Order: sequence, then C-alpha cells, then structure tokens
Amino acid sequence: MKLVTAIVNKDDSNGVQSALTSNGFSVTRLATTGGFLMSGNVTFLIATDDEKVDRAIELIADKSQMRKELIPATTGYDGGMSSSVPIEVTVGGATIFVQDIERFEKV
Ligand code: 2BA
Repeated sequence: MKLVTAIVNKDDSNGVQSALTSNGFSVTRLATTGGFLMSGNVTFLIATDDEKVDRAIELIADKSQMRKELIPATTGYDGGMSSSVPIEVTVGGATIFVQDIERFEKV
C-alpha cells in the first residue's frame, strides 16, 4: 500500500477532489501554504493499493494546470533607492510524493 501526497493549486483543488472521489479513492484534504509564494494551496493525502497509484496520479495530472504567477522582487540601487519589479514564477501542475505505508489500520 502507498501514500500519495499531492500538493495542488487551490484553483484546481475541487476538480482534483471530485475526480479522485468519483473514481473510488479515499481522500483527505488539507489547507496548506506554499513556503515560497506564501499563498494557499491544497494538499491531498491518498492511501491506496500499489496498483492504483498510477491512476490516482493520472487523475491529479489531468485536473492540474501549470500557471504563471507574478511575485514582487525588490531591487536595490546605490544611494539607498530601491524599486519593486515583479518576477514571473511557473507554478505546478501538482507536486506529488509517493511513499510506502508500513502499516495501515482502521480501528
Ligand atoms: P511554493 O513553495 O509557494 O512555491 C510556488 C512556486 O514557486 C513553485 O512551484 C516554484 O515554481 C517556485 N519556487 C519555489 N521555491 C522556489 C525557490 N526557492 N526559488 C525560486 N522559485 C521557487 P511548484 O514547484 O509547482 O510548487 C508548488 C507548491 O508545491 C509549493 O508552493 C510548495 O507548497 C509545494 N512544493 C513544491 N516542491 C516541494 C518540495 N520539494 N517539498 C515540499 N513541498 C513542495
């Protein structure tokens, strides 16, 4: 059995959630924050059989868009002047980790 941890953009999260649940996956949804952009994203925990991992990743990938976001970056000049120039960062689709589950119990 495996644990799939998928970090997805908030805007894609409802589509990812419906695709997973309607295909029979049990899902836990966590509201999380990216450390770099400091904006909200959603992390899904999906424990599933080894042979179903690829299907879960396929569904997540299908509903996750790659997008560009602008973040402010401050540039300093001589004489203490500075200006804020936005820089573009490419975010996503989804960031996915797959780990072995040593023991799975519902008690
Ligand atoms: P954030 O940390 O807010 O990162 C958002 C996007 O900013 C990243 O998109 C990446 O394109 C860029 N970025 C992140 N750290 C950077 C850095 N030190 N320098 C320059 N650009 C940087 P994604 O790679 O698609 O990641 C989306 C979100 O997935 C991340 O949000 C974070 O919450 C999570 N994530 C990505 N890689 C991770 C990892 N190795 N471990 C844990 N969480 C991760």
